[in-house]
Amino acid sequence: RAKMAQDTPSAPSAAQLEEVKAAVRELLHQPDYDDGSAGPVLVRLAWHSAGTYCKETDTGGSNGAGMRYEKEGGDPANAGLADARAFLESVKRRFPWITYADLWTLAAVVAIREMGGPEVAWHGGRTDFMDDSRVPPRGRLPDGAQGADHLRHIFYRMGFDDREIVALSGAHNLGRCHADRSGFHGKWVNNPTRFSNQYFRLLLANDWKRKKLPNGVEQFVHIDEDSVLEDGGDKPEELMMLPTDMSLLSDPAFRPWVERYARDKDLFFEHFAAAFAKLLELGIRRDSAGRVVNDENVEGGYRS
Ligand code: CCH
Repeated sequence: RAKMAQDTPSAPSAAQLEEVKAAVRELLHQPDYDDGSAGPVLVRLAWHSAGTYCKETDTGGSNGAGMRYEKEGGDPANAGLADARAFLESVKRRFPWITYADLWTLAAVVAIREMGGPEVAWHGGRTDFMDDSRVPPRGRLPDGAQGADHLRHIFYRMGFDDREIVALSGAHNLGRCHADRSGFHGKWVNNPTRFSNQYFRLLLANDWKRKKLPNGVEQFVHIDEDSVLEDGGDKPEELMMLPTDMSLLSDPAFRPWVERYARDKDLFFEHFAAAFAKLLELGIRRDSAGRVVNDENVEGGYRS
């Protein structure tokens, strides 16, 4: 049964949304966290909230904010994302009218733009599940230790094609891996809080060598000698790639897109923005007015 329209408030005004976006911008600068920004982990939060979508069963996706429940939040694939949710808690308290599902996705859009990336289209109206009955099963997010077949299995399930897989992977120009979260360690690019196409450029330019970490996890690394010149005498930085990242180079359908995005930053920004906007909308049913069609037992949502 659809939720009655009269229960739901009307959509927030543009000015109200602007206030939320400004509050997110204010919390991005986090001098004591990772590389000084909450941006990368907020992008990962939105991606993992949406990346559970399965088009065949029409389950999962960013609607519902299921990660608040142990069933989804406790998925080892989501390790570390409690940090991202905690960053946004103050915004939720200031603006209780916005649902978690909208806030998590909007925060990523704000962060991407603030870090120098493209404007990503975003539409509100997501609702928050009030129990975990519709939370998707664990195991739907990708495993960095695998290869191209696995990437296709995961992303085709969501409805993406090869070009979109490569474009979305370009988000690894942001942030880093934490041994205590995923087992992998390090960052992909020198400046991980600036949105760029550097990930693709480094994938192609560097000589990536397999390395086994003390915890037994295998990744690929490159010692960046130029980093010594950049920060005046520190020891050279070691950059990393996941096995899944490396599969973009070796797969004959993925590689041409790596090459194009390395050459053409604008094209990457355009394709990334479209694919990320699509990711955030997966599984969200809207009526002709753009209003999310709700089931029972949800909180939030609004009339358009
Ligand atoms: Fe990713 N990602 N990601 N990723 N990811 C990790 C970190 C980030 C995979 C594995 C990992 C996307 C796709 C994939 C971000 C955005 C996106 C980590 C380290 C692993 C492992 C986690 C840790 O230890 O903290 C795999 C496999 C895939 C397969 O395609 C996509 C798509 C996106 C967004 C569009 C961002 C951002 C991070 C950095 C997070 C941080 O905390 O700095």
